[in-house]
Amino acid sequence: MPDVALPVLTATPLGPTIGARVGGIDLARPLTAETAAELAALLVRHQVLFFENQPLTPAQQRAFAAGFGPLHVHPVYPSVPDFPEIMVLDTGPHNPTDNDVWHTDVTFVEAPPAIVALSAKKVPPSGGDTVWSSAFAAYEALSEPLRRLLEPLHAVHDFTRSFPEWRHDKPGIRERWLEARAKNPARTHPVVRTHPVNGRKALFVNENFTAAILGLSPRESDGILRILFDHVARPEFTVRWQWKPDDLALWDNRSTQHYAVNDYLPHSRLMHRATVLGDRPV
Ligand SMILES: O=C(O)CCC(=O)C(=O)O
Ligand SMILES: [Fe+2]
Repeated sequence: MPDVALPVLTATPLGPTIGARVGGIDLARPLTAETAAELAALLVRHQVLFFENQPLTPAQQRAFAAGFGPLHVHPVYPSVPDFPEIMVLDTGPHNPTDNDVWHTDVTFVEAPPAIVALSAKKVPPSGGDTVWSSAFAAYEALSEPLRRLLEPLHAVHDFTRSFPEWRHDKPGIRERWLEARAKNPARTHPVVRTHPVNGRKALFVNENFTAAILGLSPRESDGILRILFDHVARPEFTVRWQWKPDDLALWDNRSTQHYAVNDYLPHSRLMHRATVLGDRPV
């Protein structure tokens, strides 16, 4: 018997649908395979996990995220010098957030990220919350006839919807954007995806990247997508987190969408993100 109590991972749900606060872990320490598996299971159950008082260096955040799988390097957003896997979201009066739209991260690739770890470095005096929505709950709340209609459908996800040319026209930024556009042609994903771990179905269209549902007329596609984008944003499916410095949010990018609330100007906010690669949605 060990003579000191082992730390116990605790998860406190923040609501009936999505989100839990997790304690009993120091994310700066190397993640064992057992703990990674335990956290991955909690993540699939709660969809977003919040960890408090976790000051992480870029190297520690990268090591923590890499415990869940290989990491993604974003083609457009800046990163920490020497840490291409740690994306920087430095927003304020001169660079307001462009994440104030409901979205799932990086759905413009064939195999969008599975898990994302976002760490708060600098937060405004108030505001700058992030909201997550459960794409399981959203799907399950649709009527049976609409679920049946959507289930066999596929939709086009387009990088340029969220990264338009006009926003990336400055020298130095434009070259990177042109390369990213060339490397990221539009992709097709199912409108409803089955989660690879728990088999639950999730609505998988998002306002940032989903351009059209295949096989429908443009009017039908626009109308149905509008209904679905609004549906995902219903408060019943969401959890909202008020950030403190050194909070870390870990979300399941296969079964959630999120929205960065853009209400803190002229203050600024600094976040670091690590992104774990995922499977091709089915
Ligand atoms: O800044 C935030 O709260 C979220 C930004 C975002 O969309 C992301 O990190 O993927
Ligand atoms: Fe995002």
